[in-house]
Amino acid sequence: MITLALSKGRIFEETLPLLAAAGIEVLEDPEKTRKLILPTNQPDVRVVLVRATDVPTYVQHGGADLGVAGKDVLLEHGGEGLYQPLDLNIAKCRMSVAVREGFDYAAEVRQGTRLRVATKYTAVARQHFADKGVHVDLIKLYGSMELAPLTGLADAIVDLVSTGKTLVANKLVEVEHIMEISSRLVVNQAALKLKRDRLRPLIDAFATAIPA
Ligand code: PRT
Ligand code: MG
Repeated sequence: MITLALSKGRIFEETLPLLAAAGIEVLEDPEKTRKLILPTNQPDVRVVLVRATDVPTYVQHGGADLGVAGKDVLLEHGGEGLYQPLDLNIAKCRMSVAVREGFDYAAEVRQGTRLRVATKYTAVARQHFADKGVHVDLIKLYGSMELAPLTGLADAIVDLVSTGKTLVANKLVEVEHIMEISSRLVVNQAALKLKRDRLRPLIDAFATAIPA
């Protein structure tokens, strides 16, 4: 049995064409079922639905043989025990620093102000500000980062941006681009050895279907 870990939403949706290229069709819609294990048209392939941030953990510990996870999630996880053969170029966005409209970020940085930065991405944020020599106090959040500068919890946030609509709706502006983000295929290293005959063709099929 091959177990693939996916998160509901954009990653599931954008992985479907890659699965199709490998001849795999998921037989149930995660938006319509409460099941967490979904069968496919291949009797020996199943999909397990986990939180996006849990995908690397499942694959690392063998709860799944492979999975699809955002670069954001992988950088926070650390990637230990994971083989990362493919950048799938799906679920694309960027990681950025944003502040409240009217907050002069450049001036604060120039003056050496110690900034309070709220984020779910503390590892990436810590590295980014250290590289720039900017002193920050990081505040770990698990969601709705956009609220932090509006309530005075933080001066800035580090978050993912795709259309930019969420920032605009909350009167925030992007002041720094940290990195481009896309999702990668991650494979359990032991599974790659033990189930190589089944996994290798699957990885190769995925590779042929990566969107431009
Ligand atoms: O939603 P949940 O709490 O269950 O978990 P999650 O947010 O980690 O999962 P999900 O499915 O939302 O995201 C999975 C992966 O998709 C992330 O790990 C990213 O690699 C990738 N991705 C691509 C995004 C976005 N685009 C994105 N826009 N993840 C989140 N967002 C959020 C962003 O955090 C912000 O709140 O969308 C909002 C901004 O969108 P725009 O279009 O308004 O700019
Ligand atoms: Mg989300």
